[in-house]
Amino acid sequence: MNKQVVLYKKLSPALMTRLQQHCDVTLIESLDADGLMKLRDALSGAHGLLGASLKLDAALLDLAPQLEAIASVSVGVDNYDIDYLTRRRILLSNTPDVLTETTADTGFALILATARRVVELANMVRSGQWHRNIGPAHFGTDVHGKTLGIIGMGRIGEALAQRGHFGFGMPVLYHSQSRKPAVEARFDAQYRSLEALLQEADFICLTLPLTAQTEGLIGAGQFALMRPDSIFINISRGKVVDEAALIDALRHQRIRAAGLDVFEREPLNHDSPLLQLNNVVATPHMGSATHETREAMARCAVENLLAALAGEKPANLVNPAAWQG
Ligand code: 8YV
Repeated sequence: MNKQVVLYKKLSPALMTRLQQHCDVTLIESLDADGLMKLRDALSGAHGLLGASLKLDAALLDLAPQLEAIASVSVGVDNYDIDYLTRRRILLSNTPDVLTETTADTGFALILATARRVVELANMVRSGQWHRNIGPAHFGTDVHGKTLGIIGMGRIGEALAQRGHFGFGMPVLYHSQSRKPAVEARFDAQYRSLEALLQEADFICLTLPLTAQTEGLIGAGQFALMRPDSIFINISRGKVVDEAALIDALRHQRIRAAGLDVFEREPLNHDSPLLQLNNVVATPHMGSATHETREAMARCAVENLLAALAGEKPANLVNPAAWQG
């Protein structure tokens, strides 16, 4: 009998065909109340799950007694209880690498858009408010040559450093759990303590995962260390930041501006104070959201899942302790 797979993220026709060649597939079209009910009903017979952007906790997965593997279409795995999955020998895979460059591009899009006030000034033109040559009241700040501070030097952090060093002549500072000699050699990057980086960098970019250790890492004390002309960029996870402290820092001009692709709660409420501030560029968690990259991520997830369900070790196994190969 074919393995039973429940999809909670739609696949392209080509990838759906690939999956259906080997499995019986149930697609949950949306994650609204009705969709979640259908998901819960489908779990009882599921051997595999594939999707993203849904917290799969123990209470939900206890409904899936036959579950063997989860393939996440994401690099972040904060939606999963990894200890629980490992205890149950459920293989969790993710999709690193394929999204690195696109997400780093998003980081630089936010750096440039925030520093040069692109959204604010483009909206001024669109609303018919451009009546004369712009003056100092509309000037932004330079990016080239400024100091780029990266918190979390993984794949995406490294790609951001590459763009800053080679593309914009930026001195690169970084803070991470361990020193990265290869990054230091390649980009002349310098390691700093978190506190020193916050005090020195012109652009402070978060590129680290959400874990028990990083949740709330950047709060009032950390914003107080940043310079008033610094710009804060978050392309990691919203909950790494105390959002109320960020709003307070922006309102009291303790930092110049913020470029944010992730938020404590997503979608961001339309009445969020962040959206009342002109010095905030807010984007809808679009880090990896290009046609090419999302298809590559989905393809990676499908291959991870097929390998796991065939009794092979997935290429991107998040919890190797669950592997009994
Ligand atoms: C999206 C991400 O959440 O990969 C991640 O961890 O945050 C983003 O790429 C994901 O791609 C949703 O499918």
